[in-house]
Amino acid sequence: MSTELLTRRSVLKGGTTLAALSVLRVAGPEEAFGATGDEVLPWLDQPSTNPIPENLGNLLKWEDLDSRLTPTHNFFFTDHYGQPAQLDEPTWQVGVTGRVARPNVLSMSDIKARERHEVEFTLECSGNTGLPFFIGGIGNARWAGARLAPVLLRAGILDDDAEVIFWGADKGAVTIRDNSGILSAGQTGTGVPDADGGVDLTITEQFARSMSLRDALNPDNLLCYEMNGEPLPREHGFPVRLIAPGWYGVANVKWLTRIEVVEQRYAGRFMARDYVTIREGQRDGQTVWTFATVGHNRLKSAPAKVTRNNGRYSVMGAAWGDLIAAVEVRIDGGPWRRAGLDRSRSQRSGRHAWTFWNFDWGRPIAGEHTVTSRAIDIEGHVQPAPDDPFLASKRTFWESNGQITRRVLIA
Ligand SMILES: Nc1nc2c(c(=O)[nH]1)N[C@H]1C(S)=C(S)[C@@H](COP(=O)(O)O)O[C@H]1N2
Ligand SMILES: [Mo]
Repeated sequence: MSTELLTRRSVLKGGTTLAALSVLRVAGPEEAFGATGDEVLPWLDQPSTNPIPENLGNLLKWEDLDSRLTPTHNFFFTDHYGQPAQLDEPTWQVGVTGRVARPNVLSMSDIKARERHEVEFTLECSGNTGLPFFIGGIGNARWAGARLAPVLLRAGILDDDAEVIFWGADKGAVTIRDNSGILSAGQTGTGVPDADGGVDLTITEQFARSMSLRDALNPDNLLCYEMNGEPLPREHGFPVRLIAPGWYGVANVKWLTRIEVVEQRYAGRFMARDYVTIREGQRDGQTVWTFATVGHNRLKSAPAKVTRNNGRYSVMGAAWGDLIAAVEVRIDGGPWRRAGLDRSRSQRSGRHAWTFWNFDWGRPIAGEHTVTSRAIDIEGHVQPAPDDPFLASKRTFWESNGQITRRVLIA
């Protein structure tokens, strides 16, 4: 059992946390999300068309959220190079290569012969910025597969401080501006030096992400071939993908073909060029820029829907990204008030899964209102407001976990 779980248990046992006080007495997870007779009010602020060029589908419509597990056919998907044309389970291979004593190749039957593990994990795209256009890049599923760590250990890692690259089968042409100037004259490649001596180098790049060996050995990581009890669908990475609970979507490499152990940091497109959080800050009176590859999930929540039942109104929502201690709701920018958390389901499989919450709004006066939520983790960290300096200093839209405000009309 992880330390986090132990801490959480003892904290709850003490009964001193707000989490313990705000537990909703509900029979099942779905009940926190509405009773029969509930009428869902539409949000006034519907997301506009997403200008992001990537292929995106099945985005979550928050008002429709009514089950803890997102049905597979409704689970958002995205890809950056299109789906690989050849996805054939009988011939599929996952190589384990690089700085290992015993490089090897796993077939799907090798992977499926290993002990099967499940993890419930809320997968969110790090580009799920918020309104106006991207709020539905999230879903929660029960993922199943073989644990990654024993596969790595069995191969015999040769460096303790190695990096592990996860390669997808999908690839595409990318153009990289190479300003190495003088080098470009003799450079072989498809590019031609321009007036500045730079070269637009076009290559075929495979989708890949890496993490430290330490992170890769996390026992929660899966070579995943099942989603909600069904074979992984093509769009979600059939026949096998990495599931790295606690990481943003991009780390969960689909159509996995190779696991490579290397000595150096990997600086491919999705580590070092795209999916990089760039911040502008001040240090000793100087402007400094920082660059960080998209990493672990961040504490976040969202109001899902407002419902009416017998003239009383409720706000329901979800919180995720960390171990949730409390959720607070504010109406029309007023005081923060505590929501009830749905703890009805054991957290056994839930430490990486979203927590549902419910706020009793009573009988608000007619008119337009705003509804904002914020999550608080078990260490007391509070989900930041969008104008929090940490978020406001961000110059790229990745990892935007700011509080979400929605608008609703009470008739
Ligand atoms: N091979 C591969 N894996 C990938 C991607 C991709 O384009 N190719 N996209 C990543 C991103 S950015 C996200 S958000 C998640 C989405 O997972 P899903 O499509 O199963 O929801 O897959 C990740 N894994
Ligand atoms: Mo993503």
